[in-house]
Amino acid sequence: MKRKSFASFLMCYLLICLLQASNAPLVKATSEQVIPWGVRRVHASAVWDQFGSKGEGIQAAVIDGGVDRTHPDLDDNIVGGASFVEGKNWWEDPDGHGTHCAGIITAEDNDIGVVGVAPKVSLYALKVDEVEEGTVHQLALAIHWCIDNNIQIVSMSLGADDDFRGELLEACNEAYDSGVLLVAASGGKPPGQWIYPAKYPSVIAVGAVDSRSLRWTDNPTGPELEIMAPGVDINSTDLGGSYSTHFGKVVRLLMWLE
Ligand SMILES: [Ca+2]
Ligand SMILES: [Ca+2]
Repeated sequence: MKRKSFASFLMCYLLICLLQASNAPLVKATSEQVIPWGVRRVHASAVWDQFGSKGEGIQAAVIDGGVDRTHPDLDDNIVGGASFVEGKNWWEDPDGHGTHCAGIITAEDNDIGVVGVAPKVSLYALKVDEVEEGTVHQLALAIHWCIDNNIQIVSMSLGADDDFRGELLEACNEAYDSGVLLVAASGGKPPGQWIYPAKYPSVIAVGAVDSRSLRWTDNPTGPELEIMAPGVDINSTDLGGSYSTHFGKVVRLLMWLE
């Protein structure tokens, strides 16, 4: 029960992976750890105290372009991964987007850099894209991998801007029926545009707010939007052991190719 409650909390927070991985300034690790505003806003430390847990024993996955497994503020928590991109046998991160998402979830609670919302989670990196040429077929395969490998929570800061249903919807429904929590960015690229799988009923669609708790204006709206969470100007881990602040926006777009 305790674990389930923590998982629910984590699930509600994962949305802040609505971040853009381009042109943001990189900063070096600080000698003292900084608690990002989003982690404070969701009162993560109070939840750690209440449940006596920082995510120990929870298996989560980031489906994205990959994660930098060597980042010193992540390496203790990255426990595995897989690539679904042809010709890429490893799950290296080409642009920092997945590494940024990973840090928001589980940057280590130590004396450097930042801390994630659940700094003891065991995280898997599932690579479905290299340079925005990922496909919904690859995403569906990654979701099936999560079902088969007992992943409890899946974070997806990505999607496709049209819904042709088929295998992606089927994979999401199967995950839902298997008890895997799927959390996905609702959209915003282009502004106001919904993306899939977030809009499916079997996926928790998350929207972004800024540090004033105001809705990110590019975020789509509607009854499918299930929760809002910090998602603008988020400081997190980046490539090469660095850190960066991304400025609100966007998600990795996939193509509807087989
Ligand atoms: Ca470390
Ligand atoms: Ca840290």
